[in-house]
Amino acid sequence: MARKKDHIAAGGTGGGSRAVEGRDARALAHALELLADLSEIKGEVRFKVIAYRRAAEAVRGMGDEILETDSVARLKAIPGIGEAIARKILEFKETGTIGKLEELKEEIPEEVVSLLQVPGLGPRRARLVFEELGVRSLDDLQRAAEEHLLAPLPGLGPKVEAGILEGIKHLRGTAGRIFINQAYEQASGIVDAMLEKLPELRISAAGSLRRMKETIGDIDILAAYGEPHEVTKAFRSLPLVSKVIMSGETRSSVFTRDMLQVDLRVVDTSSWGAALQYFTGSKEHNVRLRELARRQGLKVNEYGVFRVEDDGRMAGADEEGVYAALGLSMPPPELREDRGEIEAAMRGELPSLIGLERIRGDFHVHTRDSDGYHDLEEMRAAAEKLGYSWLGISNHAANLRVARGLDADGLLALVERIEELNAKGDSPVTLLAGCELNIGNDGELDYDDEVLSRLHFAIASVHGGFGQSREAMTRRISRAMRNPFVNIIGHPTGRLIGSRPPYELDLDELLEVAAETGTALELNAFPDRLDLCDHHLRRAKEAGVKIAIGTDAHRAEHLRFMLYGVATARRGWLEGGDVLNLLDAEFLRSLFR
Ligand code: DGT
Ligand code: ZN
Ligand code: CA
Ligand code: CA
Repeated sequence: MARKKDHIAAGGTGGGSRAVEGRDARALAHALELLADLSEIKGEVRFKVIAYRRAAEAVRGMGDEILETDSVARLKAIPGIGEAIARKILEFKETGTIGKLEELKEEIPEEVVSLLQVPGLGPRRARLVFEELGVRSLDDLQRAAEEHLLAPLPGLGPKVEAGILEGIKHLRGTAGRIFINQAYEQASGIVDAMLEKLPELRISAAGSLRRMKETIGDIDILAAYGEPHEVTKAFRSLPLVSKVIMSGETRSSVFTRDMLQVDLRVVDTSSWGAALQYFTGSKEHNVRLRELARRQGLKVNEYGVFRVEDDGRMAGADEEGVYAALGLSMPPPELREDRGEIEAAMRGELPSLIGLERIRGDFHVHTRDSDGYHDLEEMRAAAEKLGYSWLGISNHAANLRVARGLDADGLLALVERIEELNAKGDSPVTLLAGCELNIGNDGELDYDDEVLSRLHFAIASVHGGFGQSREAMTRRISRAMRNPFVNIIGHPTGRLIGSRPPYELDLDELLEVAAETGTALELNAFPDRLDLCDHHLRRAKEAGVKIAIGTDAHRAEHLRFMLYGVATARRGWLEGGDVLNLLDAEFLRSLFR
């Protein structure tokens, strides 16, 4: 997977969120990332930039434990951290910042980093527009592009200028929104911290987060408690709150230290269900629900369901009761987008969605044999902790050199090691020896059939040549699907949320060929991909195409992204029979043969 540089997405998973006066692992990782970005803009040698990024990732992976390590020697023992960075970490521990970072910030304002999000504007061009035109922010950049000030700069020209303007527009579409995993982690932290303070509190996420949308505008939290002002007080004083936007008796809004907006509403227990229903949304779902109520002489609001004629209250304390009062079974929050769920609920035909507890394995896992961080045994141990019964190892293949793709000998040696590990039988997790092949510009793959036949399964993905025409791209992927060794198409549309639109593709034709060849399509669960997306998944289901969820894990912690994969599958109305991850290893191996 390509390294992303967008900063709506700067977060990752892993790393406890316990706050220690802004000197926690999260802040350290952030400082190292900023150091990497600014060094890159400054034009520092490549290996330093990479080292800073790798260290930031290691810090996120370890969490606050890293700040308990207090010697250079012990820090250096951590993979991803060398002497120079170890010293910087100690410096951060002592002073709360890094001298080198402060120096760079004097030269290049921190905001310039935001320009790196723009597709087509790398670090070198970011520096150029800053130095030549004083461009510091997205707004500045947009203005400069609109006034055609970029084109005359060396190496840019009108085509690049137009591309940059296009890139800004694309960004604006997702701007101000954050990835689901960041919102989810923050909200979980808030809920836990609130329950620690007020153990009797009733509390739940609402809004787009409860519906598990792929990006989140702001976090909505609902609470019910005897003394509302105590809830608001506890909320305002959470360590991760950096700024209180507004705070009243029953409603407060704050910014967290990561600059996410969190809205908290406190309601009366008697209207908990109605409030949860109302604030979960979506707005479109609620509008349809109110129409339905009106036709029955009823009225729905955040306090309950009422008869219009005499204001008699029919429901409100619990959410299922709200739907029942309208003659509906309750659609799971992930379905509440007005995409037919109300009609299905009326007919009593809501789908029976998959759940995380039924997932038996993960198809898309990288190890240090290509560009992953942990080794086979470490990934297997992590899968064991999740209660999996199998794990698909799918490292990059020969033609993707930038991601340390394996040559044929390396791949075969890995298959052998996997078979040895399985034969030992000391883990409940069976490893499936796979590979993430590259679909070449004409649909060709990395290895010959003899090598491919040694694999238990294969994913094939597009990793380059994104600019092809719709016809060429569709033909290319179809050809890969017709190869009998290809079982799954990885991240089928190639989009990166907030930084790269999907490539041109005829999805209907793709689905047809997938159904015909029995090829599964991936639901890549990495939070900046979620590819296929919910809409596409539903179309795949209707076409009878099976879905394979893979996290694209490059570290053990990433296996937890399965949560977002399952949530997106639910938003795509997927049921047990649609998803291969519910099957056991033996069945899969015979299916793939
Ligand atoms: P977001 O924050 O943009 O990711 O999306 P939501 O869905 O969380 O939207 P938000 O935060 O503006 O509002 C939270 C919920 O409150 C929303 O899902 C439904 C409800 N709500 C907000 N505004 C309206 C409205 O004008 N009409 C109705 N019926 N419900 C609303
Ligand atoms: Zn990939
Ligand atoms: Ca919201
Ligand atoms: Ca809100």
